[in-house]
Amino acid sequence: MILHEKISAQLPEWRERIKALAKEHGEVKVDDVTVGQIVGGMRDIKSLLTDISFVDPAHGILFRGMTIPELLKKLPKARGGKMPLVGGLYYLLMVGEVPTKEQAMEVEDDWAKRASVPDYVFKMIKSMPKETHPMILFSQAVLALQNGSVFAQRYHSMKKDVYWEAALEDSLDLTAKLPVIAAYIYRMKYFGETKKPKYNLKQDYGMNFARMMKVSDKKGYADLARLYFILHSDHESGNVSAHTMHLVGSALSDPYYSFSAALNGLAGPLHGLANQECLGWLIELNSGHVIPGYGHAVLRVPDPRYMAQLEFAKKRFPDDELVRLAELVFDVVPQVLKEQGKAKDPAPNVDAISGTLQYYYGVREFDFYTVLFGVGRALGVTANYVWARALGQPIERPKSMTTKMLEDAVAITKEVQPV
Ligand code: NMX
Ligand code: MLT
Repeated sequence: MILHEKISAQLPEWRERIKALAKEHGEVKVDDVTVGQIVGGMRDIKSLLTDISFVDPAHGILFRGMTIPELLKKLPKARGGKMPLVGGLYYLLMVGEVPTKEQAMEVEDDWAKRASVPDYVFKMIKSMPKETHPMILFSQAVLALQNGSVFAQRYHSMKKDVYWEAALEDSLDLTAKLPVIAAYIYRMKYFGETKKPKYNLKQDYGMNFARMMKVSDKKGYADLARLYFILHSDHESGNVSAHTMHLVGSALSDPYYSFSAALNGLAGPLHGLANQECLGWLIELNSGHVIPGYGHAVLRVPDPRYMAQLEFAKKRFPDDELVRLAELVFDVVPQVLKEQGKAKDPAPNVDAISGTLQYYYGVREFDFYTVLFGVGRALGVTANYVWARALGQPIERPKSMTTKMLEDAVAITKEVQPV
């Protein structure tokens, strides 16, 4: 498989670089940790290693060093669409190079061969109570697929330096099946349909998803699906879903266990669920607790993923009432948050607009939106999982302190530097 060959060719050099850093420069300090950071959710402590993506507070996400506009321009486009092939993005995340159309299609073709989902998974989803949240169904389905984990099957017989190969197998199998499962949950939960969706070998990831969702404007929605999955794929390693995937994976739990856990974090209202909350808020214009879709732990500018989706909407349906309302809110909310004086980032994040676009295409079941985020996020976190195993990253185990220890540390500093 092309991803396997490409990663394999790069690995010796990457391993050397990491080894040299740890061996020759292990004592070099890159950050200090303050009491405020320990008390305040470890915000901004530099302690994770990834080369897949980086969030620049002033410019937003860089996927393998590329901005969103660059990426949308350079990645090969889907046939009959204006947006890139999702397979091309996965290639970029995994390999770090912009693929040719043929290379992107190799990933797409590989996904198509792996997309079939065992019957028992559908049966399990169907047997759950009607009111079950779609994120629970989605996370359970991912766990149920663990039965087929190549990583788990090979674990006792494979050597450490080939863990990544099994991780890649699982990542490809998992990401191939997610659109089928997500579309099944959608059609079953909201339309009572229980026929299994079929992945068409001749269509790309985005078009397959649009067709299986049975959205009426299939072509337009396929482009939105491509854009959506690409934009939501990764946001460096410290956000809750990516960090959960990394942490659980560091115990050598396979990608199914790890991604199911990641989805459970994504389902929190301060993380991915904000996209469900945000459209509800926008429609009712009812200010509740936090204003969903606004603020960010790292960014200090409007999220470029927000801007890319707004641009998509303005090009295709500029007169849509909700798009105009979302824009109006963009004019008003940052000012409100600034006046309130608490939020460090008063600008919109990715969730402030994503539901609005889904709504336009008729996907109006808000509680389904985080499932869509989950399909996209799988691409980034599995790429990270593969590389974490390839580079032999160890089990993660930061050190805790007690409140008394922090108070003692503060007292010692005060003695040294009297105020
Ligand atoms: N509305 C009201 N208050 C806010 C908002 C907001 N949108 N954003 C931050 N604040 C408050 C925050 O609750 C905190 O208050 P307190 O001191 O009383 O606890 C204060 O401002 C300082 O928070 P920050 O340091 O600016 O933000 P933090 O890094 O802690 O949290 C978020 C980041 C994203 C959790 C926060 O901005 C938020 O709750 N936003 C709304 C939910 C949301 O849109 N989440 C999705 C993020 C993107 N994603 O997909 O994951
Ligand atoms: C994400 O995409 O995970 C969110 O923007 C949250 C984050 O990066 O902190």
